[in-house]
Amino acid sequence: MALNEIIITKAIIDRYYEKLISNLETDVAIVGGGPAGLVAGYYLAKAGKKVALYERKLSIGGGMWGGGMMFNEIVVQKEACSILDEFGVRYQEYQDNYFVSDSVETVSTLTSKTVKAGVTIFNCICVEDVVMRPDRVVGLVLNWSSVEMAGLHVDPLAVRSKYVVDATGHATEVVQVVSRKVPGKLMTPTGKIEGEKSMWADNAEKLTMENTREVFPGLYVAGMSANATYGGPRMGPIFGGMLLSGKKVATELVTKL
Ligand code: 48F
Repeated sequence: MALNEIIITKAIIDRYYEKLISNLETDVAIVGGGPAGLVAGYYLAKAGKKVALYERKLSIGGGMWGGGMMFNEIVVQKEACSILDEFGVRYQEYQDNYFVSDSVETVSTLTSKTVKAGVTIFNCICVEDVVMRPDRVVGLVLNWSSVEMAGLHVDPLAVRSKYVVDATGHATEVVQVVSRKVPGKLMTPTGKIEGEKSMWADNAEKLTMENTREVFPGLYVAGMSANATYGGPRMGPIFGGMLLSGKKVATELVTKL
C-alpha cells in the first residue's frame, strides 16, 4: 500500500494533540530535562503520579552529555550508585567512593526509563512564567522555544499542576520569575535568590540535598537550581547530588499528593 503524506501528518498531529490535552492538568510539572528533572519524574511516575516535563532544548539531558569539559564521562559517589542500579546504568569503580560512567549511556538510559515509567516529556517548549493564585503557584506558562529564539511577540498557553519543580539547573529560571513577579518572599534566608557560589564539590553535593525543597508555596527546587536558589556552591562534573536530589523531591511530593 502506498504511503500517504497526509496520513503521516495527521498521525503526528492527532497523537501530539492527545498528549497536550491529556497533560493540561497534572500532579507535577517539571521544568528542565537534566539529570535532576529526569530522576524526579521517574520516581513520581513510578509512584503513580501524573507528570509532565518541559525542556527548552531539542535534546533531553541538560548538562550531562558533555561529562566534564566534553570528556564524556561522569563521576558519581557511592551514595548515589543505587539510583544508577535502579535505572540500569553501568558504571565502574575508579577508586574508593568514586564511580565513573559513560555520560551518553547515563543520559539516554535515564531518559528512556523516565519516559517508560510514564512521564510525558515535551521538548522544544520553554517555560516563561508561572500561573499564580493569591497563595501559591498553580501551573506554568509555556511557549515554543523557537518563538523565544526568534524573539517573536506571540502569546503563550498555560497548564495547571498541583506542584511545580524547578529543575532548570544553574539558571534557576522558574524561581527567577517568581522572585521577580510574584508578591511575597521566597523561603530562603533573605527571601530572595541567594545565588550560586564557586566550586566546592563535597560541600555542594551535601548542600544540594539540603536545598532540595519547597521555595515558594507550590514550587520546589531540585538539582543545581536548589543550590543556586539557596546559595550553595557548584560541584562540577560529579552527578550523585543531582540524582539524589531528583529522588528526594519526588519522595517529598509523593507524600504531599
Ligand atoms: O542544567 P541541567 O543539567 O540541570 P540539573 O539537572 O543538573 C546540573 C548538571 O547538569 C551540572 C552540574 C552538576 O553536576 O553542575 O550543571 O540541575 O538541566 C537543566 C535543563 O533545564 C532546561 C535546560 O535546557 C536544561 O536542559 N531549562 C532551563 N530553563 C528552562 C528549561 C525553561 N525556562 N524552560 C524549559 N527548560
